[in-house]
Amino acid sequence: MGTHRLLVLAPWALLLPLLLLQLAGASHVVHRSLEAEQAPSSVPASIVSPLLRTGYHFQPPMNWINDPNGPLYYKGWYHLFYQYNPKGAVWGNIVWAHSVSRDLINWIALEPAIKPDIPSDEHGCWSGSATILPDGTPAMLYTGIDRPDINYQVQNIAFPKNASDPLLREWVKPGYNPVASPEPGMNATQFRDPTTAWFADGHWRMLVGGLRGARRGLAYLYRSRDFKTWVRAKHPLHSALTGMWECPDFFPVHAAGLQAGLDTSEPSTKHVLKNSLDLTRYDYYTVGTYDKAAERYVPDDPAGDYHRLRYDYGNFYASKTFFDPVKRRRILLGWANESDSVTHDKAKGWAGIHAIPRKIWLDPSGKQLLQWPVEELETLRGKPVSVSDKVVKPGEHLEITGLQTYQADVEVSFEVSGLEKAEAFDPAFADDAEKLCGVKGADVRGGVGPFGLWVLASSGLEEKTSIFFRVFRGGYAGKPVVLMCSDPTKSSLTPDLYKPTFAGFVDTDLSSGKISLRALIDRSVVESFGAGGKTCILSRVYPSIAIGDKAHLYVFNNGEADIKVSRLTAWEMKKPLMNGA
Ligand SMILES: *[C@@H]1O[C@H](CO)[C@@H](O)[C@H](O)[C@H]1NC(C)=O
Ligand SMILES: *[C@@H]1O[C@H](CO)[C@@H](O)[C@H](O)[C@H]1NC(C)=O
Ligand SMILES: *[C@H]1O[C@@H](CO)[C@H](O)[C@@H](O)[C@@H]1NC(C)=O
Repeated sequence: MGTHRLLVLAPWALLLPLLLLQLAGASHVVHRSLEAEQAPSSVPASIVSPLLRTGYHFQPPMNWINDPNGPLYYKGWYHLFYQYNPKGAVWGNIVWAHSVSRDLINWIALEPAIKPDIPSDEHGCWSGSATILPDGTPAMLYTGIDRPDINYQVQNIAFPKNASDPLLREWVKPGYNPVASPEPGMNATQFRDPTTAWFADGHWRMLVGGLRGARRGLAYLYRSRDFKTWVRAKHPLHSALTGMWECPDFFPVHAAGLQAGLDTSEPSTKHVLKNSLDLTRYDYYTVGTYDKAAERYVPDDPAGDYHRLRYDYGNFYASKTFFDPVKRRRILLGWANESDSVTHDKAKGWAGIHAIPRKIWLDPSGKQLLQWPVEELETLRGKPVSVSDKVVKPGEHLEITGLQTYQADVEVSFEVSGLEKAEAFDPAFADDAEKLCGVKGADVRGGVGPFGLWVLASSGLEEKTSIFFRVFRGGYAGKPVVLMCSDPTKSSLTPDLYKPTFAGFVDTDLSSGKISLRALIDRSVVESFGAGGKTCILSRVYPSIAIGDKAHLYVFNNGEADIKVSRLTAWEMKKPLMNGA
């Protein structure tokens, strides 16, 4: 173990000083924005405070970021590219910025990798994905904007200029670009975000998101023998009446609930198709079967076609997965935008973060995915503070002290004594967890729950973000209904913030009486994992009092039944290398 660690660390340690030098020279990284220094007086001081700038979530030193692009592992490095505006904190001038990491947690910024410089991407390099070719080199498929007046979209390919460079710093675009263009009858402004390609029966295949008419979202299917000439299949892999499908992602999963991931071309009896719905700005997925001969994907639960399962019931969009060949796992990356205003963002000089990379695999039920922060995150944990076997009585709360909690990782296991006091479930909310949470927020007294955490809370509780469960009687087939909710309505005294209650149901019958919650608290983001990653919610919040060491952490119970904290452990989180910020 000891020597193994040394071997892993040695090349990293050698390269680091060199990379930091390069970083200092990277102009997009060191220039400060003028806007940041001239904050209009209407912007509250707390909004521009460094204490609200996230510490261990992925972000560049400044400016706007959105979708993760082309994540991949190559010669010892994880590579992450992302949509980036080098000129400001609002969307525009989009290039592929580029960062590398040994562990998905410590990141080093390199120069942007893919920039507009050929006719078929002259007006923007939009999202795309990486495919590792059989000889081990990566290929990048991405969307280019090729007309100045309208967002007319085509698909391009780029390759590393020097495959011996483990940092893949330079990319070249072959002359045969673009490789896919809208055909008559296709909506040229709704045609984007190619997936990682997969190989089967002599052909590569990739998907491109699209829209037909006003409502039909599609995953166009393209095939190629040589990765150069791509031909559209007659019918899409799948479609549904949901509006435009952005950032499709399609990958195999182990049917048996194994945690190991599969490479995108590996055969499997179960696949997952995810689409980012432009209309709602949420990422929906289904589990289903890929019929290779018919070139169709059939979701197991047709009724659930993009109405039910979301990777995250909060602020999480345009996500993408990739297969990590080192640890044989599939990793999910997603973008979380700001919930403050554009004026605030300009004053801060930055907007957008990425969620902590999550390992994902199929739940043993086969009905949904499970998600968990990559284990490497735990290297940031400081000294733990623990609480065991504490009963929290109705209407009471328990403060967790002995650590700073504005940048922390909290794992808690709750025990519910019985469901006798649970409120009756109103079937009117059967398909709308978010609405239910809107009506029954953290401060609305319940039966079994609401119980959970108040995070980023001020000592006088003028400010608090509540992450909690609420249990109802009388769901489908007599099963209890468990709601997981994030209620930021009291998160800040700052006006003009977007503070929606986010919620999802948790597929558990609570037969063991136990349910767990993990919350990654990071200054202006709270990323929560319910029941071991069955239901996840990311919220952006901007407290005005509960910042830095003024942030407190509590367990609360606003129901009528006792709740036991069987075990709670909280860690302060260290700051990783974050792109030089
Ligand atoms: C390619 O990259 C390798 C490794 O970084 C380097 O040694 C070599 O000089 C590069 N070749 C060219 C032509 O830049
Ligand atoms: C393409 O889709 C957009 C967005 O729905 C719509 O406004 C536009 O009219 C469509 N264009 C065509 C040619 O159908
Ligand atoms: C993030 O910001 C909020 C508030 O402005 C919007 O309502 C969301 O639609 C937006 N999310 C995305 C993915 O763009």
